[in-house]
Amino acid sequence: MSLKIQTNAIFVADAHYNDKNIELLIFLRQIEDKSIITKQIFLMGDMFDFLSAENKYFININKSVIDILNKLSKTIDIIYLEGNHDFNIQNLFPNILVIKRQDQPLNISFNNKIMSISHGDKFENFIYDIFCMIIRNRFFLKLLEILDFNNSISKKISYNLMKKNICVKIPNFQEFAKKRLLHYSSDIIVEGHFHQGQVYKTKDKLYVNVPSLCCDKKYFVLHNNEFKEELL
Ligand SMILES: [Mn+2]
Repeated sequence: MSLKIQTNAIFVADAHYNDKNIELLIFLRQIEDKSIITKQIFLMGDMFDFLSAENKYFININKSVIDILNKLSKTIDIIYLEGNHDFNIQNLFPNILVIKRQDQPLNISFNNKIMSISHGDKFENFIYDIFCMIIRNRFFLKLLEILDFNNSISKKISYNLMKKNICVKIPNFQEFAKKRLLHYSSDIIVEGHFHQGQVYKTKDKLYVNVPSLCCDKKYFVLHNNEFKEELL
C-alpha cells in the first residue's frame, strides 16, 4: 500500500463512543471547527463501543459521529483500523480507508523505516481468531439482526458494554511492550486496544501504544518524528 504519513498526522484510539463516552464527538467537532488542524487521522479502532454495518440499532445511536466522520473524510485523509468493537464498517464510510483485522498491520514506510499500524488485537490465540471470524460473519450478524426484536439484544449489548471498566493500567508497561515487539519485524509499531498511552523505545525499535480517548482524554500527534500527546 502506497500510503504516506502526513506531517502532524493524528493517531486516536479506543474512544468507545456511547452515551457516556462522548469524547470522540468532542474531538471531531474540534477538527470540524478547526481548533485542531490536521490533514490525516488514523482511527486506531474501538472508536465506537459497538458498530457494524449489519446492526441498525447501533448505526442509529451512533449516527451523529458517523455523519461528522463522513463529512470530515471529504477534506481530510482518514484511515480507520477496525477494532474488536467496530467491524464490517466500510459501507458506512465511503471516503474512509477501512483496514480490516485480517489486513492489519498496515505497513507504511516512514523516513526509511517501516511503521506497522494496527488496532492491537492480533497475535492473541487461535480461539480468539475463530471468535473474530464468527462475530464478523455477515450471516451471523444478519441472523442476530432478525432475532433482535425491539432491539432487545442490541440494548443488552449496549448496557453491558457501558458497565464495563475499560480503563485499567498495566503495571509493567516496559515488559508488556517488549512482548508486543516480538510479534513484529518492523521498526515502529503503533497499536491501540490496550488503553495505555505510553511509548517504549529500544535502540532500534519504537513501540507506541496510543492512549484511549475516553480513558485518558488524550491522543497522539506525530510531530518531528515524535509521538506527542495532546489533551482533548
Ligand atoms: Mn480493542
